[in-house]
Amino acid sequence: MTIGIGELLAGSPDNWGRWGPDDEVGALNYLTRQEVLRGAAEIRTGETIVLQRLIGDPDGDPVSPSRTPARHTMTVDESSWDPGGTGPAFPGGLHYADDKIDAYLQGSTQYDALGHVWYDGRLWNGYDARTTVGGLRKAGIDPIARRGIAGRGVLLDLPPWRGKPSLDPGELFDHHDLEACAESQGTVIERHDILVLRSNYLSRTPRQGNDPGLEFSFALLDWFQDKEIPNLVTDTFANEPPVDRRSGCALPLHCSLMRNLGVVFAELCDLERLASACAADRRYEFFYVAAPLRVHRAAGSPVNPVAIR
Ligand code: UVW
Repeated sequence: MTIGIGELLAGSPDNWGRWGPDDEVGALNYLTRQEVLRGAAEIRTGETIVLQRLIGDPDGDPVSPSRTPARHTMTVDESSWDPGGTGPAFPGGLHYADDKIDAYLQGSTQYDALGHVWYDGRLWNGYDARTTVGGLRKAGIDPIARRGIAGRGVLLDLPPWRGKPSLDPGELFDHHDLEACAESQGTVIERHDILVLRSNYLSRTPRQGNDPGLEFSFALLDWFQDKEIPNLVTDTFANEPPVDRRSGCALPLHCSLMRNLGVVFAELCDLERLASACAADRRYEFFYVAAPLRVHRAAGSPVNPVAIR
């Protein structure tokens, strides 16, 4: 029998109030200016690698079942000046292109707002879940977008450590595995590091289904809390398996890490080029920089993070 998520997480740690009653960026508070400099100190070659997936990918956007792929429409192009077209006659004869997308804000590489998930009527920092009605008046994406994210990133490349090209559907790992993977890479996970976990799961077909990911446990929460991890970044749909096999609860890490500890999630990143670069010189640390788009009262928004090596 599935128990309620509130019951599962009763007595688990939270950071509500830690950064004041009005906080909306949670564990990003760990990323002080000193932490930004610590991240920047990892730059050796100046190589920049972007981590966003293509929106409107001709091969198909990897959207979860509850969402649809982005639809890109040209509103103006050269055909607008065909006979009978509606292209405006600019002085001097200029033509131009305009376009729009109709897209889920969480439909591709994205940051989740801290108010993206909740239970028992409360979201991050104890805000009332009614503040989400009609748009997130608390813990929306804009406070995160206005702050930006910069710090020391660490890639944990799980498939080669497990001896396979990609993790399997539903494959689980925990913080001991993260430490062991780091050790195999010659990497040390330091306090306040931005954790970037590669599964390469989306190279598999079909591209929807039972994500591999970190398995919920209280020991895992304690590890995140001890390490004061500000940001969890992955290349999967949800940064965790959709349902916890032990409790039957959906997305327990969204509820415990994001809602309770304020750890910020970035999902559906493309980590392939970064993984190749790190493997080539066995250097898995870099300066990580990202700023999701500013969208008023949104629950998340697209982002193109940059790893600078
Ligand atoms: C949900 O769909 C609830 O979460 P996410 O978009 O973070 O996977």
